Amino acid sequence: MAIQWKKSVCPYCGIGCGLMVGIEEGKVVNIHGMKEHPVNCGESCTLVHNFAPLFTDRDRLTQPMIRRNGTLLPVTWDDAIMYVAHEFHRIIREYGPGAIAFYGGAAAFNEEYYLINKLMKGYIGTNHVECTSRLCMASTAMGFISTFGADAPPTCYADIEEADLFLIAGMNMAVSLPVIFNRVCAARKAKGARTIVIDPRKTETTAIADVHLQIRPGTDVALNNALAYILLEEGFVHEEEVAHYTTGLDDLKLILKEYSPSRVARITGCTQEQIFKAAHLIGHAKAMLTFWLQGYNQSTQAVFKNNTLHNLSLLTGNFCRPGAGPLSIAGESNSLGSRWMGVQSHLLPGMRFVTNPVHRQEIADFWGIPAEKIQSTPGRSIIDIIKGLHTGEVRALWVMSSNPAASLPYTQWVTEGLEKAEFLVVQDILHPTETTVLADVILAGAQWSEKTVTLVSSERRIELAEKILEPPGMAKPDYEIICLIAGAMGFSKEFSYTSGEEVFEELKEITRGRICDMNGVSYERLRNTIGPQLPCPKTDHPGTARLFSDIRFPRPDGRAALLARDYRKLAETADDDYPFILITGRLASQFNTGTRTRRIKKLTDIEPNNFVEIHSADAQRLGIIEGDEVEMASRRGSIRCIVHIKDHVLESNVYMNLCCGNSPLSEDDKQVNFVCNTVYDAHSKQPELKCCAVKITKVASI
Ligand SMILES: Nc1nc2c(c(=O)[nH]1)N[C@H]1C(S)=C(S)[C@@H](COP(=O)(O)OP(=O)(O)OC[C@H]3O[C@@H](n4cnc5c(=O)[nH]c(N)nc54)[C@H](O)[C@@H]3O)O[C@H]1N2
Ligand SMILES: Nc1nc2c(c(=O)[nH]1)N[C@H]1C(S)=C(S)[C@@H](COP(=O)(O)OP(=O)(O)OC[C@H]3O[C@@H](n4cnc5c(=O)[nH]c(N)nc54)[C@H](O)[C@@H]3O)O[C@H]1N2
Ligand code: SF4
Ligand SMILES: [Mo]
Repeated sequence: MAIQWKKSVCPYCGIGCGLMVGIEEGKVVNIHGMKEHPVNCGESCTLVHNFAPLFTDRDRLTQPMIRRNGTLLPVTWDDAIMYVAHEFHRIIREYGPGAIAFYGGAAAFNEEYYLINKLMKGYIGTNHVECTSRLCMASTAMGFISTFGADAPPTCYADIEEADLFLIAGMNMAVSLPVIFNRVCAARKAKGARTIVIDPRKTETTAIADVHLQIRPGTDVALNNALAYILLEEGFVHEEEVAHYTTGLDDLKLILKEYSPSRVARITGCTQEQIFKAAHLIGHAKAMLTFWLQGYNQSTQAVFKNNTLHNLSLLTGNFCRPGAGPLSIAGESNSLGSRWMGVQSHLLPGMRFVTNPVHRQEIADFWGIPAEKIQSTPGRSIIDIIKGLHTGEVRALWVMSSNPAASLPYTQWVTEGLEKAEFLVVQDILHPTETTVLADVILAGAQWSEKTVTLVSSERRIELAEKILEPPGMAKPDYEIICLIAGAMGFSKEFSYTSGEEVFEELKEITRGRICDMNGVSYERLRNTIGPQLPCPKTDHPGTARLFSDIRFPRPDGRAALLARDYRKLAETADDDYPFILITGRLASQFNTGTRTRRIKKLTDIEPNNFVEIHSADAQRLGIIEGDEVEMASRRGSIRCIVHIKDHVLESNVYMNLCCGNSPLSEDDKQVNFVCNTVYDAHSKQPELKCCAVKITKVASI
């Protein structure tokens, strides 16, 4: 039988590569990039090439499970749903709706997240609704909102071919976003575009840098301010013009006095020459495109890092024209969609806020509920939900498409919190994971290609991921599971959807007239063509490649804000007890906590053990050689791992990835979050997952 090819979109990273999925005799036999797709033109990456075994993995969940006398046992859907509804009702009765919380992953889809918000914020009446975009893109979102008024990435990937300078900060795109990296490399070759990379490590991405600013971790705000200082000082800024479309130039100039290149060279550890070289590249660029990701977002200064980076674009007129501006690429496939569906505790669907009475009224009218039903204060962030489980203020948690027992910082504290929960529901596609083993109820979800759903990729492009094969056993699409729970809780009329398409037709109405407008889109349109970029308000609308081309921003005065932001040190700095700064990041061969990729032998063979990278001078001081086993301890806990000696990190920095997990998948191999810190940025509530202080002790030689 010949292979049948079906069009889809990638479920892993936030680029949104168009894919072709090959089916033979009811089995996925091949997945590769779609040639005709404008995002990736046929390219794709290792993760996708090795996806197919996940459809038949022996750990796929095929039916729900309930914990009885300590053991998780398979049950029918009726039993599982009735149990969940009964426990949610009991907890609401005994403690009120604020005792229930939801936590999802940003890889879940628009339809699923629209329904979760409707059920939790609308019908149950709790705003404790969060997802992993809190760990991933919350700071980008707050950076956009504070600088130009809306969480709306303004540029698109086609800008890569138009730019003559790439500023890549706190992002290792060669590993994490390889298809975009290849486009950047091709643009450098074709046009001689230049590249500045800001990263405390030498990485696969710094290999293409004209200037690599190898700063000390956490010093970005100081660096960005010094770059702005030089640009202003040397006349690269047309101040009158800039004042037309921004506010705050005078305040910014005042604060920049404190950020002379000589002082900032001392703070960052870079030379003044390097800082001047970078500033001159920016000053002379005709079109500068900026990229940033977790080296910015996962820090206590995250929003300030975003603001000061946008300052550089605004000061140099690198905004709102082809090739110029901030190109925000998200980590997870539907990160932007999840934000636009409002799956954070301060948001409502369609780029609305729970604190805004007009927004609450609009959503309440749409859902047919009294406006008072929607809480007017933001719910807890995920870190505060876990705190709530410890104090008993939160009693029940429903986890969907996420593995918080591995991905949240301070694992032992998180696990303890999840164990304290009176009722923990985990909805995943696999069991065991670090989180499913703690559940009172496990709900068996259908995964990508086993259900028809939509996502919004980082350039605001909406795409359809169609059902191509049946889910295993009795597993169900997440949207169906949500509707069953809502129905059992007494809301069957309001959640009587029979397909994802019906949910989509409802949710798109809520985006009308907004930047995320999807009203020109239908499943039919997405099935037959490449998805358009939003806003796409009408069926004959081609989509919107770039936002704010008229240089009017969605702020009250139409101007973007230049923001004066001071540098502060990392929450934990090195001291005599904990003399190293640990940096965390990613592996090309694994995805996030690795629940999916660690089950694929071809991928784990590439990097089988968890390891820590140490500078050779530090290794020598500690008497450590390549391959030794060490203990890495922070103020919170410790893990054991194998040493790789590599001068990619600065002295007194070490590096570890987050992808190699702990039990039950690899028992001796604890993951990095056992040592990481829960402290978060005050503005985005995104934790400082990237850096904390540790000490290293040798355990055994090879
Ligand atoms: N193969 C693969 N691809 C992925 C993922 C995966 O797990 N595997 N995950 C996806 C997801 S969810 C995300 S969010 C993205 C993440 O993509 P990235 O953000 O590109 O990846 P990270 O390795 O987490 O961090 C990026 C860099 O930040 C640097 N950094 C650390 N501290 C600082 C600092 O203070 N300042 C600066 N300037 N840099 C710093 C680190 O050294 C690191 O090189 O990748 C996505 N793509
Ligand atoms: N120290 C440190 N910690 C970090 C980071 C870091 O850089 N350093 N990065 C952070 C970032 S950026 C992110 S995004 C998070 C990621 O954190 P998580 O979202 O917790 O990580 P994943 O491993 O992607 O987990 C996704 C889960 O969803 C399940 N799943 C997949 N598809 C479906 C589906 O269709 N339905 C259902 N119900 N389940 C499904 C998978 O089996 C898996 O268990 O980690 C964060 N944690
Ligand atoms: S680069 Fe990202 S979107 Fe493209 S195939 Fe790989 S994981 Fe998927
Ligand atoms: Mo992420």
